[in-house]
Amino acid sequence: MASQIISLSSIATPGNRMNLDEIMQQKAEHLGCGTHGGSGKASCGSGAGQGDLAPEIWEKVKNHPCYSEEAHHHYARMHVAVAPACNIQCNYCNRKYDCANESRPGVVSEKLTPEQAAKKVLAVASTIPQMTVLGIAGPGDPLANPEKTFKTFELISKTAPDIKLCLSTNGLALPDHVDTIAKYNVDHVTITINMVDADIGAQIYPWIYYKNKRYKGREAAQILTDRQMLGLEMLTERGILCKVNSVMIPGINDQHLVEVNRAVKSRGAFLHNIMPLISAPEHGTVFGLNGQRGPTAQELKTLQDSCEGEMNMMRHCRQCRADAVGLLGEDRSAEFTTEAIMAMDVDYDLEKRKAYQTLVEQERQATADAKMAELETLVGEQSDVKILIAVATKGSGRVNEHFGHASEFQIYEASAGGAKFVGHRRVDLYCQGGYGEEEALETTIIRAINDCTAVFVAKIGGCPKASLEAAGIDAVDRYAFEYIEQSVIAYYRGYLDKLRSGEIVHGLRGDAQIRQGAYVAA
Ligand code: CLF
Ligand code: SF4
Repeated sequence: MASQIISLSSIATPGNRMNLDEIMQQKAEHLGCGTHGGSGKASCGSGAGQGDLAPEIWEKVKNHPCYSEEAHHHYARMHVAVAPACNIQCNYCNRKYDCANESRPGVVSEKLTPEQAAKKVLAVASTIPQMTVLGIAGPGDPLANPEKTFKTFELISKTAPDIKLCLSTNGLALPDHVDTIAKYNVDHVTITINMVDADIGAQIYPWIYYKNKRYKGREAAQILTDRQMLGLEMLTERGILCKVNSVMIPGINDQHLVEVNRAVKSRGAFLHNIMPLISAPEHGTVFGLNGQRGPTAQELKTLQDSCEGEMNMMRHCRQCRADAVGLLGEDRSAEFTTEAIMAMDVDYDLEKRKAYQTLVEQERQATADAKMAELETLVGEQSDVKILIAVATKGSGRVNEHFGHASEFQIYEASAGGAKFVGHRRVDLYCQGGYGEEEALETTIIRAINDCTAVFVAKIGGCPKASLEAAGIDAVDRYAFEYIEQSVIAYYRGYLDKLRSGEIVHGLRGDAQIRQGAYVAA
C-alpha cells in the first residue's frame, strides 16, 4: 500500500489511462530513468494510474482532496471543531489557537457540539455538492476528546452516509481507539509524526499527559513515538488509509525527517505530508518566541523531493483551520457560522449531489485528455532543463484567477517529464507582520514566487506585469481559462525553443519565502 501513487492519470478511463501510461513509459525510456521500481511506483515522478491501486483503495482516495493531489482541484473538505482538549504540548502550538498539526498558527475556530456539527455538515453538503470529506482536526486533539469526536461521526454517518470521514491526531491516544475508528468506518487517519528519536522529540515536545500522569523530556517523547508507531501499525493492519503529517523544523528535525519517512513507509503509511513550520513571535509559541525559523520554499521542496523515493508525498496541504470549509485553496467557513447554520433551511439531496459530481467527473476527464494530448508533444524530448511556474487559479484545474485577486499561487515544475504540482505559496492580501504591512503587494508576491520563471494568470495589469518582468518573472495571460497542466507543458516547449534559438538564456532562479506572519484571513 505504501508504494501506491495517485496522479492525474489516475482519473482517465481504462482506455485512455493506458494511453497516458504508455506515453509516460515512452518518455521515461527516452530520459533513461526507467518507469517503475519493484514497487510499481513510477520512479521518474510521472505518477501511475488507477491501475496501480486496488479498486477499494481507489474508491477511498479518488474524491478525497487531501489524499489525491488531482482531486483537490475539484473536491472540497470541511472540518468541524468539536475537539477542544489536547493531551500533549508541542513547541509550535499556542493553545489559544487551533491545533497547529493541521492548521496554521494564529487561527481560532468556533467550537461546536456534536449536534451542531452534524447540522453544519448537512448545511454545507447541501450548499457545496463537491464537499465529499468531513474531517475532525481540532482545535485540540480529536482522540483527547473521544466522546465528542465519535458522537459526531456517528451522527454524520447516519444522516449523510455518502460523506467520507477523516480524522487527524497526534497519535498518543490512537492505539486505544483503533477499533472504534474502524467501527465508524473512518477510512482516513492522519498522524502527526515529527520524530522517531526521543532526543529530537524532547526538543519538540516539553510534555505529554498519558494515563493520568504528566511525562516530560526524553521520556515523554519516547512514549509518544512508541504510541504513534503502534497506532500506525494497528490502523494499516485494518486497511485504514494513513497519512503522516510532519512539521519541518530547521535545525531540529529537518535532516531526521528522512528517517521518519522510512519508518512510516515501512509501517504502511499511504502518504507523507511534510509541512513547513510557521513560526512568528505574535503566535506566542515557544518556537515563535525563541526565534526558531521555518524553512524556505526551496528547503521544503528539497526535503520533499528527497523523501519521494517510493512514497507518495503530499505537497498541496494548506494547513487549514479546524473549521475550514471548501476547496483546499479557499475557505468558506465564514458563510457557515453557528448562527447562520441554525437559521438555514437544509435540503440534503443525495441525487442532486451525485448529479453535480458527475459533472465534476466530466471536467476531470477533459483535464486528463488535454494533458495527455500535450504530453505527446514532449515524447523524445531529452532536455534536463526544469523550471517552476506559478499559477493563479480558483480551482477546476484551470488558469482562472486575476493576479490581483490571488491569495495563493500553485507551483508547477515543468520538465521533459511533463508538468508536476510541487507546492503552493500563500500571499495574504491582508498581512500583519511577516513581510511587513508597508510593503507593496507586488513585492510580497515576488518574494513568494521568486524561484519561478513565469506566473500564469487570467488577467494582470500593466504595473504588476512590469514589476514581475523586472524581477525576471514572465507574466503570462495567454493561457487564461485554459487547463493548467496543458498550459505548463505548452509553455515549457516554447521555453526550450527559445533557449535553442538563443532568444533567452536559462538561469537559476533564487529561493522563495514561505509566509510566516499571522493570518487574519482564512
Ligand atoms: Fe481534514 Fe486532514 Fe482529513 Fe484533509 S485536512 S483531517 S486529511 S480532510 Fe488536508 Fe487541511 Fe492539509 Fe489536513 S489540507 S491541513 S492535510
Ligand atoms: Fe497543539 Fe495540536 Fe500539538 Fe495539541 S497536538 S499541542 S493542539 S499542535
